[in-house]
Amino acid sequence: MIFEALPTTPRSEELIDKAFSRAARSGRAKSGLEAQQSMLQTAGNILSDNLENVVTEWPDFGVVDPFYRELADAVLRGSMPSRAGDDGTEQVGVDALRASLSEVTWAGRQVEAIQREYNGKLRNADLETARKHRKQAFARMADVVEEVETDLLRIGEARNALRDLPDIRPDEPAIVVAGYPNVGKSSFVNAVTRADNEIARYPFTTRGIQIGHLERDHVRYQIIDTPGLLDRPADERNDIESQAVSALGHLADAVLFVVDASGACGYPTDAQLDLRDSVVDRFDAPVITVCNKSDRSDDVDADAYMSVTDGERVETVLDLAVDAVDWEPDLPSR
Ligand SMILES: Nc1nc2c(ncn2[C@@H]2O[C@H](COP(=O)(O)OP(=O)(O)OP(=O)(O)O)[C@@H](O)[C@H]2O)c(=O)[nH]1
Ligand SMILES: [Mg+2]
Repeated sequence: MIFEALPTTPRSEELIDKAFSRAARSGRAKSGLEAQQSMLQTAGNILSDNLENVVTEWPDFGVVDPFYRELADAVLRGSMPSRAGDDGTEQVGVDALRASLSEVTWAGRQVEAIQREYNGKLRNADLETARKHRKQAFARMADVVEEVETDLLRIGEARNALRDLPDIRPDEPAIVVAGYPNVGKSSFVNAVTRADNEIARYPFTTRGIQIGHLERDHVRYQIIDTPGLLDRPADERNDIESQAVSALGHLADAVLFVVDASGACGYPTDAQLDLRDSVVDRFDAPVITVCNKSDRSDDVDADAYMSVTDGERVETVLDLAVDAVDWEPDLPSR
């Protein structure tokens, strides 16, 4: 997963302490003007290298798979405070993160510029003046790093929120399961997947998103249960949930929409079909309507009828979904 390997982000204070203590050590190894020059160089290099690394560790959001970009946006909107942009606008999600990353890039360059400027000043200075300039340079570098204190904190928070995203692979076929609460979505997913289902916590839903895997003809399929997202009308979703649904739109190769016509789930069949229609409108992928709990009722127009608890036609439904995905594996070029 692309955000998994992000290292921890240093805080301003840590960076400054590290740079200045290393600088002091390198100064002690020399004497006179050389000691001052060495201190300036060590502090400047450590600060600018570390600031630059904070930024280069991140993938370029301009080329990140749209599924991950939108998912990251939903996660960050839900977990990170907004940021005031230069023009007074409120930045949120990935935009706020990118703005903070570019502030940190700015800070790294600023430190380099200070280092160059004072290098010049130290060149022919007497020891007393050199010491004064070197101290001034340190104070200005510290100011720059403190100026991006909240940006570094924000980047650290973003990293913590994103590295726990579940292992969803945009390049593997994905079947998204949708439908009102209690219709049997989880029962179906559990019946057709291996036991290694991963339940991922997201800041945008109180319910975990469940990801299961199954294999057909040597192709691995992801099957994704989306409680809290695709289980009620779109106008009841908040911005963050809509964003997450939008991410699923990039991911889904087929949608299994589960309906319960027995009334046991507590929702009228008409409301369930309205939600189904809005999912059809919202997703480019084929949507298969499945009537579950056929042991109780099959009184609805559907593409297939099953009973998960009786084990009736569950495999048939899975076959329909796999066929709808119509996956063409990338064959190595001949
Ligand atoms: N009679 C009958 N009951 C079923 C069937 N499939 C599931 N159920 C029952 O329906 C209830 C809800 O099933 P779940 O799989 O938790 O439903 P869900 O859609 O995942 O519900 P949420 O996670 O709340 O959205 C459970 O009590 C199941 O045992 C079925 O085929 N027939
Ligand atoms: Mg469930």
